[in-house]
Amino acid sequence: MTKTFPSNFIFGGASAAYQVEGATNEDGKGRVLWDDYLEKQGRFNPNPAADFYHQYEKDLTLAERYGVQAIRVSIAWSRIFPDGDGEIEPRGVAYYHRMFKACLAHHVEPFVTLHHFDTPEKLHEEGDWLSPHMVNAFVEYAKFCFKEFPEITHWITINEPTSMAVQQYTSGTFPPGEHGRFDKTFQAEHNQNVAHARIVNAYKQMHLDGEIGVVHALQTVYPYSDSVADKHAADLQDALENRLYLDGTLAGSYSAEVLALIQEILDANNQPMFKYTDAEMTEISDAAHQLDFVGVNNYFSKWLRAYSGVSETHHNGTGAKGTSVSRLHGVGEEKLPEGITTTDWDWPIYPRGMHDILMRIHDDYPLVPAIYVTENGIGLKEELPAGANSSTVIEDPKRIDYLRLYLSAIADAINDGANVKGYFIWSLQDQFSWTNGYSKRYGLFFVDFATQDRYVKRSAHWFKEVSETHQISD
Ligand code: BGP
Repeated sequence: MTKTFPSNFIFGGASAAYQVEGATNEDGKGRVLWDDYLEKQGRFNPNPAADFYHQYEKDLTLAERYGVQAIRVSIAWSRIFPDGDGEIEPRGVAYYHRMFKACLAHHVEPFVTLHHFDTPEKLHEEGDWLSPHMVNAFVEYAKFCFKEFPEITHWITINEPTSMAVQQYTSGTFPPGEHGRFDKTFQAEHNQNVAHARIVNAYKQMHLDGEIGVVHALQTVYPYSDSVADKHAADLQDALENRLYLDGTLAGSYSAEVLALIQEILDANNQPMFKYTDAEMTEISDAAHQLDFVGVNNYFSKWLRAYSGVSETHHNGTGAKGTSVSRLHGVGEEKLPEGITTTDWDWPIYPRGMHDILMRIHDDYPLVPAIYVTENGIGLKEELPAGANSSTVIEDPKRIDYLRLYLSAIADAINDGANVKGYFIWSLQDQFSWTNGYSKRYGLFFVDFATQDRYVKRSAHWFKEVSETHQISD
């Protein structure tokens, strides 16, 4: 069956500064939370990544050629303010002007994220999102960017606040690597809601000619069975990962239900409730009423069942299928129902979850004017075929299958009334992955990280056709 997207629907590709730029020691860039953490871990290095700092022209040329109409890029905060605030580094500012100009010259519209997991090191050491100084410095940096880069008309405040907070303080896969600290997780979530709100409100006060939104990682959570206990576990997981953000950024207030679920998780773990003030809630409400769009990053869904044991997690960061574990005391255990396939990194492939999360925003958060799918794609183990040359096309049928299923689910959601205005594949080109290094490739374009040559994948040809026709056949 053929499904058609609206004629103004945008097909884009996504990236993040730390995952593509490389050049982390160049032109006065300040250190970020990952530098020390990755050095100590010794598994992989953020250099060269895709060397986008020097190679952006290559990637933008390919993007234009293969129907990619927009690109998600992030500004590395520490290229502009090496310490997070204070001195400005003009070479960093100049780089972003050059790169944005190249995007526009290639007719690839930049959607620019202000914070994509890369807190400057000094602010991280002060407590990252738990520190009020971090929130203030972030707002000042954002205002600087709004004035400095009038060529940008689509801004994103924070990428995936949930991934940041949960992985920093609950599952321990992001620096500082703490486990089971739900109190810190919720406080960091709330503080990010406040930072986001202040920036949206400042942007609107500046009367600039553009749009501003936020990007959430939204893994749809389902109960493992129909039992009351499993349904409740799903609600708890949803409160932990999704709902505090959805309520805060899209409704402008925390529902009594989400606060009760959070209190329950904290009580079970003997940890104190997060702090929030009336003044902050007013800022949060003002921002929700002025937000232009929400970005949805959805790759997979989760199934939860009741669990009362101690917290235990294992992150599959190598592609060793079947090794992931997530059992959280006071929340629940992730357990995959029979019949759902997964990637080598244990991410369940479930396009229905994409449809359901888009419809949830449409149904439960009526203030939201527009939705973009700002990340979706599949990580695969891919290799350059022997003897490859510049005309080699790398076959990636699994990616095409995955994209077709998820785009089909998005088309269904549009048909059911969700105002989805665009889709950004993760990722435009192969990139560095925070917890997987270089072995998990997502790109439309294969990057030989040693030579920085690019090779086109079959999925890029498929994507071009979809972008040009605005149609898919499933
Ligand atoms: C999202 C992040 C991206 C990217 C992607 C893939 O959560 O916003 O930065 O990393 O997930 O994740 P991974 O690299 O872990 O496979």
